[in-house]
Amino acid sequence: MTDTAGLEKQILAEIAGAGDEAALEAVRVAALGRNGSITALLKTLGALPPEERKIQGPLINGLKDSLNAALAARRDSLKSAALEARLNAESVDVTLPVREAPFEVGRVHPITQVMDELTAIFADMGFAIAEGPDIETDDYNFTKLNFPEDHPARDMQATFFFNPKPDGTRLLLRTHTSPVQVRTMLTQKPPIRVIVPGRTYRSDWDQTHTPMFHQVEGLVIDKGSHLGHLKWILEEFLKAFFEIDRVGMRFRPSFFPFTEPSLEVDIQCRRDKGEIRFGEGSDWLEILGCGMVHPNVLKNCGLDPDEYQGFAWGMGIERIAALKYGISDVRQFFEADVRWLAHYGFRPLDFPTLAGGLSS
Ligand code: 2NM
Repeated sequence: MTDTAGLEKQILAEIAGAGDEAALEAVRVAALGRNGSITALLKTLGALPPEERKIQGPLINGLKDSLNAALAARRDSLKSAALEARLNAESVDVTLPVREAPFEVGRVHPITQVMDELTAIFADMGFAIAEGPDIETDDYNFTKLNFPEDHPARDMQATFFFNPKPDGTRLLLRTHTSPVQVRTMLTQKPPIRVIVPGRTYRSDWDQTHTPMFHQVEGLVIDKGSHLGHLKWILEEFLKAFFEIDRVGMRFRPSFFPFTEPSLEVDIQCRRDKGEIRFGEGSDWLEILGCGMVHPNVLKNCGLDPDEYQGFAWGMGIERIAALKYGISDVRQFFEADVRWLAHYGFRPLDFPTLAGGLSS
């Protein structure tokens, strides 16, 4: 005689003790699986005498039903416990700060920022942006710009030359962006109003020089252009760029082969405690070079100097970026240090505009 009551008690205890669904399934298989203890009992029914079967049949089948019910109930409670545990583990703490999107983490390099600022300022004054190749001919970089054959700037020390070609001519890395002005004059009819931002190359390396640096040059060609126009444009530019209401300017005579007269421009500033402020103070800082385009340059570029006059200017972007944003050594611009960029860089969606603020 089988002790069905004892067996039921034992299996119910196993069901109650199953800690997860896998353990519960093992209990079910041990009792009700093909080789399970209850299945084995059911198999004995056929061999029993009819009287005995009438008693044992309902007993064992009842046991099977009650075990199935207990298994289902335990499975339900294990399932909801597992769900509860998962929800607890996966919960989101809404009080944590939001992680920044990739475009919030990236930063615009100060050189790019300043080029965008220059573009916004000069575009507002009606200038177009012109660009040209970094690799130039001797002719466009020097000869058409009125550099004599023996000018020191053509010297091997300052200019990066390529090996000469069989015909004796040699290409070079442009030492200024002026060859782009040459290309503009050769291909466009005046009036011309362009600014030319871009990379330039000279063999120099110290606290104020890097072998690759950026320049922005400007060119205006029209009938009756004169130094008064140039002075107004530079004054408006300097006020807008340094975000000040007035700027003191000083023009000193200078020399460039491509302009006559040539001038250097200083701006008024105050230096104290390593800081520099513009539009006030009694110090002067050299900021750019400029002049009236030399008649030889106009002629070399197919323009009649009796019909057209022009003026041009040029400045280093690293230098004006360093002055505006308090960067002490221009070599830092090219160290590709992401921590430096996180500090000195600009948020990518804050485009510089005159209306919305250049650098705010
Ligand atoms: C400067 C200073 C003065 C200049 C002149 C020309 C051109 F092509 F029209 F002759 N382009 N840039 C120029 C004049 C550049 O940089 C300090």
